[in-house]
Amino acid sequence: MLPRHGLVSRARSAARAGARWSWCSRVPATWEADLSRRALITGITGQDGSYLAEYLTGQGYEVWGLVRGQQNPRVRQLRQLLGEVKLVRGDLLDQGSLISAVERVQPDEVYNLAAISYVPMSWQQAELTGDVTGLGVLRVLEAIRVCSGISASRSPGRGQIRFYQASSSEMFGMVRESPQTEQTPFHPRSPYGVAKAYGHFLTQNYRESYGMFAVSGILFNHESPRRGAEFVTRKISLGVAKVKLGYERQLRLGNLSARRDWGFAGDYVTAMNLMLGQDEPVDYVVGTGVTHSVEDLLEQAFTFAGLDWRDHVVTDAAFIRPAEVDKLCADPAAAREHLGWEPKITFEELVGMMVEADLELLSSGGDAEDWVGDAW
Ligand code: NDP
Ligand code: GDR
Repeated sequence: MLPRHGLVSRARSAARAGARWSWCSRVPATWEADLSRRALITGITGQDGSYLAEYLTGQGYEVWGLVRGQQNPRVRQLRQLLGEVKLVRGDLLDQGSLISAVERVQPDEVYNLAAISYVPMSWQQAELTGDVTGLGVLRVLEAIRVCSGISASRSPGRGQIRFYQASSSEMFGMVRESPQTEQTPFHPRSPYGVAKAYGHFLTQNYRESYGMFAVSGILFNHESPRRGAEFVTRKISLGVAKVKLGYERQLRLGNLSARRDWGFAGDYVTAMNLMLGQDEPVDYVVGTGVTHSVEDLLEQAFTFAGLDWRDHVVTDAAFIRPAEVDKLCADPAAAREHLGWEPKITFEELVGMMVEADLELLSSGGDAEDWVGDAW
């Protein structure tokens, strides 16, 4: 049985005892009958959002997702995959919309996964990245603080909304030590990494300033067949499928010697949930502890399809970054010891899963650039 917490839980207990709850003006008509835990996920249309929504739904949560835009095409795809998920409009650039969303949903837990997450884009649109990926964290925390009536003189108490921030190994950047732990200092190498460091420290600051249950998971790269086509793993799995099926002969890539600690996204979302179930709010590094180069990834992916990557891969300066993160490798010992978290899928299984999914997708006439494809 999962521990119960959250303002909503407290309010529901009060309701069961016949008390009136005046914290929030907009209470859904069904809230008294519905006693399951409620999660609000920002970034629900992204890779992690979809896996987290599936996982939490399986754990008995009522899951709400924040979606932005008037005609967001990913909403239809999300509906097909996760009909049970309820949606609420909001944008990380719009403080009022986030307050309204928290008021409407009255979550026990908020997972802030929304971000501009593609590192090269953060040089092209540095200000926007700072606004969404950095200041967006402030806006979500403020929405929780305001809706919960928390101030410098009024702390949240026991039944509070718990907050998860999607921090990133990109904050380690030019690494000071290897492997990286919760104590490793940050040296971000991109506007994205800098924005994530801001969100990370702000989460820590709200915990220390207001006593909020606010934690950051410092997650290393995690991938899946639902990964956006712009990220190197999916670019390679799609590239292998295109070459294998005769659609293309070449795959153009940047730095092949960069090393990353790659795991499976489905494994990583469970760590997010475990972090919010702790007795005390503590940040954790989440990764596999194994590092591979892009070249290793190519070897694995092309060999899986019976091809030799050297016959097809061309390096292209257009994909070289202004400042690179050369090598990342997690030390996930604390997450293993205190959360009982361990990755289940190996690098080899992950790459095989992705190549297989893209071969199936393209063979069945799916759109190669469609980030969801049949994997949904
Ligand atoms: P994706 O890029 O797949 O998803 C990003 C999500 O953010 C999308 O749902 C997108 O919605 C949403 N979003 C973007 N801008 C806004 C905005 N202004 N307001 C509201 N929502 C917005 O990322 P992942 O799922 O891979 O990653 C999830 C989080 O974890 C991100 O914060 C990422 O930076 C972080 N992270 C990811 C890692 C990884 O390896 N995947 C590792 C470490 C951290 P829309 O559909 O509307 O564009
Ligand atoms: P990353 O992931 O920047 O680590 O950020 P990405 O897959 O984009 O790059 C990984 C490494 O591969 C090298 N690379 C290429 N990358 C891309 N995208 N395209 C190429 O053609 C290419 N060629 C070589 C890159 O230089 C890099 O070294 C991801 C995102 O999910 C972030 O949001 C998240 O925070 C981090 O992982 C942890």
